[in-house]
Amino acid sequence: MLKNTLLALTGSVAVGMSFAGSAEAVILTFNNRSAWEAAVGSFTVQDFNAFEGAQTEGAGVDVGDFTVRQVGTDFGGIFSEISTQVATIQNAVDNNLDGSAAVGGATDSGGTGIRFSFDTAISAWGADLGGFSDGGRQSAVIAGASYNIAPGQGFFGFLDTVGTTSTVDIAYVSGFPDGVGLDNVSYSSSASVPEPSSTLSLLALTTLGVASTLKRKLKSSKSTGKETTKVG
Ligand SMILES: [Ca+2]
Ligand SMILES: [Ca+2]
Repeated sequence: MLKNTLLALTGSVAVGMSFAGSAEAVILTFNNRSAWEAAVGSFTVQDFNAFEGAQTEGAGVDVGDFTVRQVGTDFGGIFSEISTQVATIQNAVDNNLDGSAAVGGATDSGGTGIRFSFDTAISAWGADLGGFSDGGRQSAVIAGASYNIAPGQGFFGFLDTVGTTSTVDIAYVSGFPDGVGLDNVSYSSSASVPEPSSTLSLLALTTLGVASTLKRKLKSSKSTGKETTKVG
Protein backbone atom coordinates (compact mmCIF):
# COMPACT_ATOMS: atom_id res chain seq x y z
CA MET A 1 0.00 0.00 0.00
CA LEU A 2 1.38 3.35 -0.99
CA LYS A 3 1.53 6.05 1.58
CA ASN A 4 0.21 9.52 0.98
CA THR A 5 2.13 12.21 2.77
CA LEU A 6 -0.12 15.19 3.14
CA LEU A 7 0.53 18.73 4.22
CA ALA A 8 -2.40 21.09 4.48
CA LEU A 9 -1.38 24.55 3.38
CA THR A 10 -4.35 26.87 3.20
CA GLY A 11 -8.06 26.69 2.53
CA SER A 12 -8.96 23.53 0.70
CA VAL A 13 -5.57 23.19 -0.93
CA ALA A 14 -3.70 20.16 0.28
CA VAL A 15 -0.39 19.19 -1.24
CA GLY A 16 1.50 16.05 -0.38
CA MET A 17 5.20 16.07 -1.09
CA SER A 18 7.72 13.35 -0.69
CA PHE A 19 11.14 13.04 -2.23
CA ALA A 20 12.11 9.93 -0.28
CA GLY A 21 11.03 7.49 -2.96
CA SER A 22 9.46 7.61 -6.38
CA ALA A 23 6.76 5.09 -5.41
CA GLU A 24 5.06 7.39 -2.91
CA ALA A 25 1.96 9.16 -4.16
CA VAL A 26 1.86 12.91 -4.40
CA ILE A 27 -1.72 14.17 -4.37
CA LEU A 28 -2.49 17.72 -5.42
CA THR A 29 -6.02 19.02 -4.90
CA PHE A 30 -7.85 21.82 -6.70
CA ASN A 31 -11.01 23.84 -6.08
CA ASN A 32 -10.79 25.54 -9.46
CA ARG A 33 -11.54 23.70 -12.71
CA SER A 34 -9.34 25.86 -14.91
CA ALA A 35 -6.33 25.19 -12.71
CA TRP A 36 -7.09 21.46 -12.63
CA GLU A 37 -7.44 21.29 -16.43
CA ALA A 38 -4.19 23.17 -16.92
CA ALA A 39 -2.38 20.78 -14.59
CA VAL A 40 -3.85 17.57 -16.01
CA GLY A 41 -3.60 18.37 -19.74
CA SER A 42 -5.70 15.80 -21.59
CA PHE A 43 -8.69 14.22 -19.89
CA THR A 44 -12.12 12.70 -20.52
CA VAL A 45 -15.40 14.33 -19.46
CA GLN A 46 -18.58 12.40 -18.62
CA ASP A 47 -21.55 14.79 -18.69
CA PHE A 48 -24.18 12.07 -17.91
CA ASN A 49 -26.58 13.58 -20.45
CA ALA A 50 -27.07 10.17 -22.11
CA PHE A 51 -28.17 8.59 -18.80
CA GLU A 52 -31.29 10.57 -17.96
CA GLY A 53 -33.43 8.69 -15.43
CA ALA A 54 -30.89 5.98 -14.59
CA GLN A 55 -31.13 4.80 -10.98
CA THR A 56 -27.84 4.74 -9.09
CA GLU A 57 -28.85 2.64 -6.07
CA GLY A 58 -28.17 -1.10 -6.04
CA ALA A 59 -25.63 -2.09 -8.67
CA GLY A 60 -25.29 1.49 -9.85
CA VAL A 61 -24.93 2.82 -13.40
CA ASP A 62 -22.03 1.76 -15.62
CA VAL A 63 -21.32 4.79 -17.81
CA GLY A 64 -18.34 3.21 -19.57
CA ASP A 65 -15.05 3.81 -17.81
CA PHE A 66 -16.63 3.87 -14.38
CA THR A 67 -19.73 2.98 -12.37
CA VAL A 68 -21.54 5.53 -10.22
CA ARG A 69 -23.48 4.13 -7.28
CA GLN A 70 -25.46 5.49 -4.31
CA VAL A 71 -24.20 3.38 -1.39
CA GLY A 72 -25.87 3.01 2.01
CA THR A 73 -29.22 4.75 2.47
CA ASP A 74 -31.31 5.29 -0.65
CA PHE A 75 -33.30 8.49 -0.17
CA GLY A 76 -35.11 7.97 -3.46
CA GLY A 77 -35.95 10.44 -6.20
CA ILE A 78 -33.17 12.79 -7.19
CA PHE A 79 -31.03 11.53 -4.33
CA SER A 80 -30.25 8.28 -6.11
CA GLU A 81 -30.48 8.93 -9.82
CA ILE A 82 -28.99 10.64 -12.83
CA SER A 83 -31.51 13.26 -13.83
CA THR A 84 -32.25 16.75 -15.04
CA GLN A 85 -34.57 16.88 -12.03
CA VAL A 86 -31.48 17.54 -9.94
CA ALA A 87 -31.83 20.99 -11.44
CA THR A 88 -35.53 21.52 -11.06
CA ILE A 89 -36.99 19.79 -7.99
CA GLN A 90 -38.32 22.12 -5.34
CA ASN A 91 -36.00 22.90 -2.43
CA ALA A 92 -33.03 21.29 -4.12
CA VAL A 93 -32.20 24.05 -6.57
CA ASP A 94 -28.78 24.48 -4.98
CA ASN A 95 -27.87 21.04 -6.31
CA ASN A 96 -28.29 22.38 -9.84
CA LEU A 97 -25.22 22.77 -12.04
CA ASP A 98 -26.02 23.72 -15.62
CA GLY A 99 -29.57 22.38 -15.93
CA SER A 100 -28.51 19.20 -17.72
CA ALA A 101 -28.67 15.63 -16.38
CA ALA A 102 -26.41 15.25 -13.37
CA VAL A 103 -25.72 12.73 -10.65
CA GLY A 104 -28.02 13.33 -7.70
CA GLY A 105 -27.16 11.68 -4.40
CA ALA A 106 -26.88 12.15 -0.68
CA THR A 107 -24.34 11.64 2.05
CA ASP A 108 -25.19 10.52 5.58
CA SER A 109 -23.72 8.67 8.54
CA GLY A 110 -23.32 4.91 8.28
CA GLY A 111 -21.41 5.05 5.02
CA THR A 112 -24.10 6.63 2.87
CA GLY A 113 -22.64 8.42 -0.10
CA ILE A 114 -21.84 8.24 -3.81
CA ARG A 115 -19.12 5.95 -5.15
CA PHE A 116 -17.29 6.29 -8.46
CA SER A 117 -15.57 2.98 -9.26
CA PHE A 118 -13.19 3.07 -12.23
CA ASP A 119 -12.37 0.04 -14.37
CA THR A 120 -8.68 0.95 -14.35
CA ALA A 121 -6.60 3.19 -12.10
CA ILE A 122 -6.78 6.91 -12.76
CA SER A 123 -4.29 9.65 -12.05
CA ALA A 124 -6.68 12.61 -12.00
CA TRP A 125 -10.34 13.19 -11.17
CA GLY A 126 -12.53 16.25 -10.90
CA ALA A 127 -16.22 17.19 -10.87
CA ASP A 128 -18.52 20.19 -10.80
CA LEU A 129 -20.36 20.25 -7.46
CA GLY A 130 -23.82 21.51 -6.49
CA GLY A 131 -25.27 21.91 -3.02
CA PHE A 132 -22.33 20.49 -1.08
CA SER A 133 -21.86 21.09 2.64
CA ASP A 134 -24.71 23.57 2.88
CA GLY A 135 -27.12 24.20 5.75
CA GLY A 136 -24.98 22.79 8.55
CA ARG A 137 -24.05 19.68 6.60
CA GLN A 138 -20.51 18.58 5.77
CA SER A 139 -19.45 16.24 3.00
CA ALA A 140 -16.03 15.18 1.80
CA VAL A 141 -14.33 13.59 -1.17
CA ILE A 142 -12.25 10.55 -0.33
CA ALA A 143 -9.58 9.61 -2.82
CA GLY A 144 -6.70 8.07 -0.92
CA ALA A 145 -7.19 10.75 1.74
CA SER A 146 -10.22 12.74 2.89
CA TYR A 147 -10.80 16.28 1.60
CA ASN A 148 -13.62 18.30 3.16
CA ILE A 149 -15.72 20.31 0.72
CA ALA A 150 -16.42 23.90 1.68
CA PRO A 151 -20.01 25.23 1.58
CA GLY A 152 -20.70 26.41 -1.94
CA GLN A 153 -17.52 24.96 -3.40
CA GLY A 154 -18.26 24.49 -7.09
CA PHE A 155 -15.45 22.16 -8.08
CA PHE A 156 -13.14 19.59 -6.58
CA GLY A 157 -10.33 17.85 -8.38
CA PHE A 158 -7.14 16.03 -7.61
CA LEU A 159 -4.02 14.87 -9.36
CA ASP A 160 -2.51 11.60 -8.15
CA THR A 161 1.01 11.54 -9.52
CA VAL A 162 1.37 7.80 -9.14
CA GLY A 163 -2.03 6.96 -10.60
CA THR A 164 -3.21 4.46 -8.01
CA THR A 165 -6.76 5.73 -7.52
CA SER A 166 -9.63 3.54 -8.70
CA THR A 167 -12.38 4.57 -6.25
CA VAL A 168 -13.60 8.06 -5.41
CA ASP A 169 -16.18 8.35 -2.62
CA ILE A 170 -18.42 11.30 -1.87
CA ALA A 171 -18.76 10.84 1.87
CA TYR A 172 -20.49 12.12 4.99
CA VAL A 173 -18.57 14.08 7.61
CA SER A 174 -21.14 15.63 9.96
CA GLY A 175 -24.54 17.29 10.29
CA PHE A 176 -27.59 16.02 8.44
CA PRO A 177 -28.04 14.10 5.18
CA ASP A 178 -26.49 16.27 2.50
CA GLY A 179 -28.27 16.19 -0.84
CA VAL A 180 -25.79 16.94 -3.61
CA GLY A 181 -25.42 17.12 -7.36
CA LEU A 182 -22.34 16.29 -9.44
CA ASP A 183 -21.76 16.77 -13.13
CA ASN A 184 -19.01 16.80 -15.75
CA VAL A 185 -16.90 14.18 -13.99
CA SER A 186 -13.48 14.56 -15.56
CA TYR A 187 -10.66 12.06 -15.34
CA SER A 188 -7.39 10.93 -16.81
CA SER A 189 -5.24 7.85 -16.55
CA SER A 190 -2.21 9.56 -18.00
CA ALA A 191 -1.78 12.81 -16.12
CA SER A 192 1.89 13.67 -16.13
CA VAL A 193 3.97 13.57 -12.97
CA PRO A 194 4.92 17.15 -12.18
CA GLU A 195 8.57 17.94 -11.54
CA PRO A 196 9.34 19.88 -8.35
CA SER A 197 9.65 23.11 -10.38
CA SER A 198 6.25 22.67 -12.02
CA THR A 199 4.78 21.69 -8.66
CA LEU A 200 5.55 25.22 -7.57
CA SER A 201 3.55 26.45 -10.56
CA LEU A 202 0.70 24.18 -9.55
CA LEU A 203 0.83 25.66 -6.08
CA ALA A 204 0.49 29.13 -7.57
CA LEU A 205 -2.48 28.00 -9.65
CA THR A 206 -4.26 26.36 -6.73
CA THR A 207 -3.64 29.43 -4.59
CA LEU A 208 -5.28 31.52 -7.29
CA GLY A 209 -8.20 29.10 -7.15
CA VAL A 210 -8.57 29.68 -3.42
CA ALA A 211 -8.55 33.43 -3.96
CA SER A 212 -11.25 33.30 -6.62
CA THR A 213 -13.37 30.99 -4.48
CA LEU A 214 -13.12 33.38 -1.57
CA LYS A 215 -14.23 36.20 -3.85
CA ARG A 216 -17.23 34.18 -4.97
CA LYS A 217 -18.10 33.35 -1.36
CA LEU A 218 -18.00 37.00 -0.42
CA LYS A 219 -20.23 37.87 -3.35
CA SER A 220 -22.74 35.10 -2.65
CA SER A 221 -22.81 35.23 1.15
CA LYS A 222 -25.63 37.72 1.23
CA SER A 223 -27.91 35.48 -0.84
CA THR A 224 -27.73 32.39 1.37
CA GLY A 225 -31.20 30.96 1.86
CA LYS A 226 -32.60 28.80 4.61
CA GLU A 227 -32.86 25.02 4.44
CA THR A 228 -36.35 23.60 4.55
CA THR A 229 -35.89 20.00 3.43
CA LYS A 230 -34.72 16.96 5.33
CA VAL A 231 -32.15 16.24 2.65
CA GLY A 232 -30.70 19.51 1.47
CA1 LIG B 1 -24.80 16.94 -17.47
CA1 LIG C 1 -26.77 19.93 0.17
